[in-house]
Amino acid sequence: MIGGPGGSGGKGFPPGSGGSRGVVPPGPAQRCLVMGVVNVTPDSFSDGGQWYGADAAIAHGLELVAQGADIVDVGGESTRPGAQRISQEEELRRIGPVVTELVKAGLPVSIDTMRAPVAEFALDAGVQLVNDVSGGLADPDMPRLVAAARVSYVVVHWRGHSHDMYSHAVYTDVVREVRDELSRRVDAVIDAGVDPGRIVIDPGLGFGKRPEHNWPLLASLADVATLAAGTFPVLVGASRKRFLGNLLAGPDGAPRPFGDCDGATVAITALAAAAGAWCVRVHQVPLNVDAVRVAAAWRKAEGADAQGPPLSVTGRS
Ligand code: PMM
Repeated sequence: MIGGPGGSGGKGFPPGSGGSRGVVPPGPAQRCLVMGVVNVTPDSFSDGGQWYGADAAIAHGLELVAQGADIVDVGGESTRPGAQRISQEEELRRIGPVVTELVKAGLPVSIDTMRAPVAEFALDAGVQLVNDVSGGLADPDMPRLVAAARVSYVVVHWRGHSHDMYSHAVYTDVVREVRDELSRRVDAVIDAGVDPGRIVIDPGLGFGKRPEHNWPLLASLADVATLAAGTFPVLVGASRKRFLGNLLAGPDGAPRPFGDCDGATVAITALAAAAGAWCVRVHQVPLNVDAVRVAAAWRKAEGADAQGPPLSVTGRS
């Protein structure tokens, strides 16, 4: 399996560890978690504008959990290729009521942000996990904030902001380079005080990566998970990404529209979960929940790691 309780660095998230809040609803079996996406943005690549208003975003978050999501990931800043940054005030304006209401409703919520002040607002509201697509590079205050809050931290591989991300998409050996760079980020956030047991890593599919870079990373999740500081749980964010549209291009070469890529997303979910991924971040929840359940049965039949990926996202201790 990838990371989880057996890993030396990612020792997993035993349900209820730390006491207070944060245990994801128990499932029927140990399995890969499903994180449902709530993009409160007008311009995200995959669902931009659909859940832009606070009311629509809140209703969508509630719906995703009703459909089986283990956690909802709320983000206010689009990271699609070419996207320009928005101000911190605008990001807070977008995510504020959504995070507040979803936490109040008792949902397990994560905040998708690269800004420490935005994460701080969300942590004060009660989110259980900080999902930082820059792995702590965009805002150097982030790792210390997460360390102090004692919540889970998703450290994503990233080489720069979206406006020119493809200028960084140069690799000789993408798996080795991503692993080495993630290793340095993980060391840095541990140095800043983050508990290694609360770190989740993410290869950052599409972030400064072209299709030919994403596929080897997906095929090597176990290698990606094994860093100098230990083996960590892995989150995979492939849902509706452009490389899937490219793969499924029609005879004329036109990429498949993102909304018609959910079948490919489900296939990746099944494969990643069968390989031992800890969590998948997806826009469409029900079929991905089915896929992680299939993968759990598959792993069980294989006799893979009786414990499986951890079921919970830790709260504070
Ligand atoms: N991708 C997006 C946004 N947040 N977070 C993590 N951890 N991993 C990802 O791959 C990731 C992310 C961009 O996707 P979207 O704008 O289509 O939701």
